[in-house]
Amino acid sequence: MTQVFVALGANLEDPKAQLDNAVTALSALAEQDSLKVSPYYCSTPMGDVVQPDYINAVASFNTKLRPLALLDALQQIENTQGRVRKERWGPRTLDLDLLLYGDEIIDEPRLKVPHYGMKERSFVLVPLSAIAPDLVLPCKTTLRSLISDKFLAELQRLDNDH
Ligand code: ROI
Repeated sequence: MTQVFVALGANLEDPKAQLDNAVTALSALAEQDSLKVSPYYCSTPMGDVVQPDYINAVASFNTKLRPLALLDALQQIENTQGRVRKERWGPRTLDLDLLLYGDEIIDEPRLKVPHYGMKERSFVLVPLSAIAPDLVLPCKTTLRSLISDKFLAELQRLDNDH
């Protein structure tokens, strides 16, 4: 059994409901009582495409699925929730990114873990630190050392329960 971290993002078609539905779907992949979900955060889009603000969160759970089986399951959830891949860095109804798979470093054509952009993304690191403040990345960097005041200021935490 391995502890995994998954980033959730949505900015189309009621993004909060997209995340709620994704959390329900993720709970089916999680071993009993292992699912943790961060608060939801509103963030401005990264990248040059003009698009609505995002709702972002991070979930963690223990799973017996191997990495590629987990990737398949995450992509199936994305597809079920109507994801259409149109433009690179464009808007999406649901994005599920596998951030961390235990301490493993995975470098396969379909899957690179840790997720390549996670260290630079406030909308990943801030929710991650809400559920795993003491996390140490496989490269031995502490999560705490990556989180700046600037990152914290970039996100607006939604205070609704989910
Ligand atoms: N920007 C934000 N704020 N949140 C995301 O989840 C997100 N996802 C993306 C791109 C388009 C890079 N920008 C994002 O894929």
